[in-house]
Amino acid sequence: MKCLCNSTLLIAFILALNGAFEASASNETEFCSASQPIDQQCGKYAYNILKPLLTYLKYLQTKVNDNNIVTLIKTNEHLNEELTSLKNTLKEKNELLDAYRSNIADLRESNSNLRIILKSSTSNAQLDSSTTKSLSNELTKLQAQTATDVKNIEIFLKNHISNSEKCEMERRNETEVVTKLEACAQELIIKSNKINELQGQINKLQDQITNDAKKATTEQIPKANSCKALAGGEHEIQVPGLKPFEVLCSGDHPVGKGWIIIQQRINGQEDFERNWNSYRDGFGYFWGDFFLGLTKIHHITHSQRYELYIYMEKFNTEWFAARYDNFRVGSEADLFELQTLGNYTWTNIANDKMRYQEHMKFTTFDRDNDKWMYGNCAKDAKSGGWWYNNCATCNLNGKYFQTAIDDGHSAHWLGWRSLKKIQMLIRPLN
Ligand SMILES: [Ca+2]
Repeated sequence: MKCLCNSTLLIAFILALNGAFEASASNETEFCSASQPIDQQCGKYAYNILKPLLTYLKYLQTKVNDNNIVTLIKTNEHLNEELTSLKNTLKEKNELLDAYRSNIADLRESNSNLRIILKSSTSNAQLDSSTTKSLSNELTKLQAQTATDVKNIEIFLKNHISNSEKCEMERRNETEVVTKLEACAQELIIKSNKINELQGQINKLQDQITNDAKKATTEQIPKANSCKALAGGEHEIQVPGLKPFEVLCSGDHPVGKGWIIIQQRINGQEDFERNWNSYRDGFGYFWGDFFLGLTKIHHITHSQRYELYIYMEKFNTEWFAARYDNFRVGSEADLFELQTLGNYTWTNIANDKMRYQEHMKFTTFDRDNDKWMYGNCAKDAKSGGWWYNNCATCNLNGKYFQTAIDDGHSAHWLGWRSLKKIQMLIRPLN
């Protein structure tokens, strides 16, 4: 059992003991027993330590009693020195003891901490063990799952490789198909171009067929060669020797319909002072003054027998008409000779004034075919182209005046000069 007394008590005890040196050694027990149980223990402990010293002191006491005081004093001094040394030793041991106590306390605290740590570590170890076990199980499962997945992936890859090979094969087949399709496309383009070319030829043939059909139809249905069966107005007729041409047919007219109007003076807007070619080819407009043309008149009157009807109207609204039943004009080679007139009939007039011009060539200011040896009737005596003889008893192509005027250049029928309206009409006789 450890002594809990402090060093001070021990030193005091030693000093008291030193002071009571002279006292009997039997009083030592009383000194310690006066304290508490701890002090008793301490005293016992100190006594056991100091017992040899006390024994020695008792020996010295006996010795002192036997020796002289000087020796005792020296001995006492020596003992005091030893006591001081012992005090120092005791102090050192106490300090060492305190250090031990501190170390023990530290060790206890460390031990406690170590226990806590150990407990925690044990818990953690248990937890880690459980976790490890769980993880191990999980790992096992994962390994199994991984193995399964690996197998599945292997199967997938195998299938994928197989499919890839199939795809590659299909791709090659598609490439071949594409190549074939491209070749087909090229062939189609060539054929399409050929088709277009053939279509163009077909279109041309169809146009030709259409034109031929029209031509055949036209040929099958002969055009009218006169206005005899036609209504009034413009119509295309055809006569031998000429291409079809437009004529103006009479309609609501005093002489009736079915006549070809070959000459018309109704407003004076057309100049009749024209040259040979103009009279040969014709001029003017059907809605106004016009001359159909000597060539057409020639061919018409040579296609069959024609009668001529001359309608004349004065500014005073009087009108009269001359009619010949065999009107025929020669060709240009004949200088458009007025070859025949036929029999004469009339309306409102009895004078046959065209007869004087029968068998005459046609004369214009640039072509003198008249019988007048001193000049050109069209240029020097009259106006306009006409079948002049030694000039004329009538000239329906003379100058047009807008009023009645006694002028030898006017369009006239002998003494009836400056006519307001003139029409020369022809019609097949039968
Ligand atoms: Ca002449």
